[in-house]
Amino acid sequence: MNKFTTVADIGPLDKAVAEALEIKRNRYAHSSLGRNYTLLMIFFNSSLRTRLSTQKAAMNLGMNVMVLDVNQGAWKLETERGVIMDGDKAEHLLEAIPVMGSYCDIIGVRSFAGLKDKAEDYEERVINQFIKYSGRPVFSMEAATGHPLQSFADLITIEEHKTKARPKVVMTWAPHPKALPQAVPNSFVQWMVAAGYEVVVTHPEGYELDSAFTEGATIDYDQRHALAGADFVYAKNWSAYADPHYGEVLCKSRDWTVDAEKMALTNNAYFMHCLPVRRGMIVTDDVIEGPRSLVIPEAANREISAQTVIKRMLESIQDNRND
Ligand code: AN0
Ligand code: CP
Repeated sequence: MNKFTTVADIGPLDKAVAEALEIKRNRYAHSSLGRNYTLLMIFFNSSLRTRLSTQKAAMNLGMNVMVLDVNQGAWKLETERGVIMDGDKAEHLLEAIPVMGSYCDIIGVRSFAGLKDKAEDYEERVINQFIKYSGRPVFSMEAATGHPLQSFADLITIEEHKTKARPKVVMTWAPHPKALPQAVPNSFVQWMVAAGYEVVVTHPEGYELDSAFTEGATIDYDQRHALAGADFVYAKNWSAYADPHYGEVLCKSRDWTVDAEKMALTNNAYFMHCLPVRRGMIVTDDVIEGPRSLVIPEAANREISAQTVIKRMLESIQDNRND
């Protein structure tokens, strides 16, 4: 595997989940695979889970790990080509990327959507430049339009907890005070449809996602109707995708908050969220603390999804060297 930015990169999902569960049973089985290999994790944005779980995953494989927070201590990076660099940015991504590639074997990149220029975000300009110019396998740690390590962990979690072959998985929009990217919901829907589940997306009008990601899912503007019979409820906020409101917050109504009364409409559903979550906005305390909340096991599975992806990248590097 030379890149991991979307569900297509991982191949058949049943195989990927089986491999992940095998890793979970013995996460130190391949502790020599990464010996003398270095992972470089590059963060353009904040993180708790991705930072720790991915580092742990690489350490389980025996790798060395370096972490760079671009906005804390590195030179400010220009990302546009053809710019006269007379402002505050001291270095261009086009030099920085191959330099960073020269110090490591695999690169993870976190680079959120700017939510100002839809074309720039949806062309994935930042992570695609890493893929093109680093000379290294690159994986997304949440890029502009997707968060595949999160969705892979979500899939593992659902496979561990489902009690029927094809559960009903409902992703509901929920309110948040700030504009958030569409990356997590885009990926989640795409992965859940690819897994063959019954997928329903519910959100207020104006929050339609890019149809390239929601193909195969049912859209329902009535949250209560959507939640009826759900086996899994996945809450998430995102900002508007549709023009002319790209990146805007159109609704902050707490009528959309997931609470016990709404969970009572479901088939005793599990509650999921990628975290970090704002209590009282996205979900009430009793639901997130309740016995059907999966938020902690879901976060724990981030170590497993990352380890599966990094293991496959190490195996590809070693296969190529042995050719
Ligand atoms: C980010 C987002 O919604 O994309 C990261 C989630 C994993 N969330 C926030 O910025 C709060
Ligand atoms: N879920 C997730 O990616 O969390 P962080 O932003 O803390 O990494």
